[in-house]
Amino acid sequence: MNLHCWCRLHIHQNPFFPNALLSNSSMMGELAIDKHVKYIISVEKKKDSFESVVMEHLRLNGAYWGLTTLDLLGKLDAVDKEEVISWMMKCQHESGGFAGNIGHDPHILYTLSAVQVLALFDKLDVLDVDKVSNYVAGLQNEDGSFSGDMWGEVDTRFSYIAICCLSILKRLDKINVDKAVNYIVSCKNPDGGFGCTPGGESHTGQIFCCVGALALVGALHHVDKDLLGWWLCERQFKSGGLNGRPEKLPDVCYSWWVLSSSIMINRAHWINKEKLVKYILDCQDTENGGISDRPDDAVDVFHTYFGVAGLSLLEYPGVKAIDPAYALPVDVVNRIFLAN
Ligand code: BD7
Ligand code: ZN
Repeated sequence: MNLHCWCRLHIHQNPFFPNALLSNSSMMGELAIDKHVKYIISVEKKKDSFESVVMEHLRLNGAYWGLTTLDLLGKLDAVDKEEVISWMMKCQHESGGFAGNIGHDPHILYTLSAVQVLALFDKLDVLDVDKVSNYVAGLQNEDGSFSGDMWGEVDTRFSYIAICCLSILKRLDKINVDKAVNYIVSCKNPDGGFGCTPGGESHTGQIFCCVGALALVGALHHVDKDLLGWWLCERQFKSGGLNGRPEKLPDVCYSWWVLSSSIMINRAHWINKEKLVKYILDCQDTENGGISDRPDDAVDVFHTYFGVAGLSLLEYPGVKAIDPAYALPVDVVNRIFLAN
């Protein structure tokens, strides 16, 4: 038996962060919290930068990524909450659904972001909850699947979004949950993973959506946890980074999709957490803030959020805990469900 390892695990309370590693920043590098906060705030202000133009139609998703990052880092107060909410409510359509930006078409993708942002701000009361939940519930199809909008594209992404939205709004009774679960289970593959429609290739993003949806409705018994846990931990590279599918390059955002799914099925101990922390920290721009997909690539708000959210799941010091199924800070989820 390796006595050294045994001692370490028993002396330190948190085996992911033995004090010896924490005190030696040259071994690990540190999360540049203040730089990342400045970066997120600056992206919000530079409305005509390259990134903002590319993000134009995803503006509401961008708001969710940026604001959740700030909250996880304890800096949500740095933004004008009323200003964000007033802009966001202008993205709402008569149907009850939200668009990615003012004047665009509503889609279930942006509707979840709007609900999540209002939850972060503890402002769900500005919503006409029945209107929003009727929009979401109206997208369920006869076979239990969900379409993303009125044009009808079907994907397990939309099953997760619908279930997450309605759970936060406490309106799951508006859909047929059994049929929704059966549809997700029909997208399960022999490798233990899930695809976007029946027979679709397993992909970590889709696995997060299916496992997350099943977790939110208490139906995780449909997942083959050992088989899927093995497929997920095989996504890790020597560098510590994770990819989304076999043969693809590692990417910081997969720290979230893989790790959150592994946690929900209780198989996160098969992933090397210290190495993953190091990979995420190696993808920081320590000068100007922000996190990229791979070391030395250009940073963006999306990867900054998923990097910080990954570190949150890894219990990195100074980062608030995030809920792996709701993708919201644990204290926000508790506020929704433990209040009165
Ligand atoms: C994913 C795919 C979609 O077509 C639509 C939505 C999603 C989920 C959504 C999200 O994370 N919400 O919190 N993802 C995105 O909005 C990203 C945005 C993006 C575009 C281009 C570059 C970076 C980010 N989208 C639309 C993606 O396709 C990203 C692209 C990417 C990120 N890193 C490498 N490529 N991929 C992505 O989110 O993959 C995870 C995923 C795939 C399928 C289902 C659910 C999650
Ligand atoms: Zn990525």
